[in-house]
Amino acid sequence: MFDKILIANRGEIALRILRACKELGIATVAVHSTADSDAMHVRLADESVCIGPPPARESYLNIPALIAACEITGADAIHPGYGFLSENARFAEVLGHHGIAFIGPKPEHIRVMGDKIEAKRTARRLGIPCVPGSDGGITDDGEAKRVAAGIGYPVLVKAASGGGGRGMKVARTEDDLSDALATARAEAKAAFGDDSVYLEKFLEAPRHIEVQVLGDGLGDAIHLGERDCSLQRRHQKVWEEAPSPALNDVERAEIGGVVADAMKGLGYAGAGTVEFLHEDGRFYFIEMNTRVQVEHPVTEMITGIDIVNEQIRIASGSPLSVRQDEVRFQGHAIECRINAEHPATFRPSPGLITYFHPPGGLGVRVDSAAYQGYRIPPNYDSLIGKLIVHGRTRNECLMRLRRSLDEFIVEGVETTLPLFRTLVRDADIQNGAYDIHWLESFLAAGGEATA
Ligand code: MV4
Repeated sequence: MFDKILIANRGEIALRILRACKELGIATVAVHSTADSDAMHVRLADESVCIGPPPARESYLNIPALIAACEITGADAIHPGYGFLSENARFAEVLGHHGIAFIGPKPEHIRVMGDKIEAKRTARRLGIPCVPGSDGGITDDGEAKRVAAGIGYPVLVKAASGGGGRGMKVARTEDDLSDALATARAEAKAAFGDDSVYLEKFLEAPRHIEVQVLGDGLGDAIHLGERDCSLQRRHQKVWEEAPSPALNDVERAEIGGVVADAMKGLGYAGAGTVEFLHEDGRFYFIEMNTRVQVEHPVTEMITGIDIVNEQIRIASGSPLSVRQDEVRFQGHAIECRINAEHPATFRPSPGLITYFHPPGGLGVRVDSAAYQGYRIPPNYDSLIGKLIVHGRTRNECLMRLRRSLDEFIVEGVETTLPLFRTLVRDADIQNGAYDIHWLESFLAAGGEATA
C-alpha cells in the first residue's frame, strides 16, 4: 500500500480523495495554485505545495511542477481525480518513468478510450453493443454517403478526439451531409487539432445511462450498476441518479454483466464508466471514461462501496474488496450538482460565501469544499458542491431531496439551488419521465428556478 499520496486536483474531489486516504491511513499531499491557498483540502492535508499561479495550465496541468512536488514530499503515488490530467495518458507514462504510481488505468487504456473511434472499435470487439455507424474514421464525402445510406438518416458526424458533445453535427438528409462533415471537421481541428470524424445513426430521444466498473488489472472486474445522467444542460450533467428509473433488474444485470465481462477481457485496471445511450429498450455504447466521475457518490450510496478507496487499492496491486455476487443495490440515490451560477442565466457567480448551511439527517450527504468565509475563485469550474440523497425508494429519496434542498442555505453568491427546488417538484421528474433533451426544453420553455 502507498505511504503518501499527492492529490493532483482541487475543490470537492480533492477533499473526497483526501478522505479516502485518511481512512486508509495514507499520508496526504495537497497541491494548490495561488488562488486556492485557503482551500479546504489544503487545510486538512498533512502537507501542501503551491504549484503555480491560478491558470490551470501553469498549475494543475503543470506536469513538471507535480513531479517536483512528489520529489520534495516523497509522495509515492498521485491521484488525479477528474478533469485536469486524469485522462492524460502521457502524464500516466511520465509518472511511471519517475517511479511514481498513477492511481488510474494503464496508459494504453486511457489512450484507446480517449480516441472515440478506437474506443468504439474496442467496445465492439469486446461484445459491447454500439450505435450503428462507420467502422472507423470517414475519409471522404463519398464514403460518408455510402455509410449513411447503409444506416439510414438522420446520422450524426462526431469528432474522434471529441467527447462531451464537442464537434458533433447532425445530417438529416444526404444534402446536409457534406456541410455537416465540413463543419464537424473544422470544429474538431480547431478544438482538438485533429479533424478525424466518424458517423453514427442519430438517436432522437435517448437517455444517457452509464455503467460503473472496477477492474483489478489482473483479469477480474465487477460492475456497480448504472447511473442515469440524462438531465444535462449544454453537455454538463446537472442531476444524476442510481438506479435509472428507466431500467428493470433484468436489463440492469444484463448490461452490467456485458460491461464487466468486457473489462475482464481488456484487463482493465481501476474505476471506469462505460457510457450508453438507451432508447426503445436497447443500449448503444458511445464512450468510456477512464477516471472517477463527478457523480460517483450516487453509486456509493446504493452499494456502500467506496469507489476512491477501491481505486487506491487497485493501484497498489491489491485485489478488489468485493466479488460481483457480494454487490448489493439498496434503495435509490440522487445527486444535484450545485454551482455558483445564476439559477436562470447560469452565468458564473464567484465570490465570498457569507453564509453556508448544508442540510443533514439520515441519507443526506454533501460533498463540498466550500465553507462560510470561503471565496470561490473565478479561475475554475463553478461547482460549489454536490448534494447527494439516499432513500429506500425513489419516492422517499425525492421527498428527502426536496426537504434537503429547502434546508440548504448559501449566501454571498448566486447558486443553482432554486433550479433544483423547482425540478424536484416537477411531475415529469417525479415520474422519471425524461430524456437527454428534457432539461434544455424545460429551460427553453421558460421553466425557471422559482422555488
Ligand atoms: C449521440 C446522440 C444521439 N445519437 N450519439 C453528446 C455528448 C457525447 N457524450 C455524445 N452525445 C450524444 N451522442 C448518437 N448516435 C446524442 C448525444 C447527446 C447527448 C448524449 C448524452 C447526454 C446528453 C446529450 C445531449 C445532446 C446530445
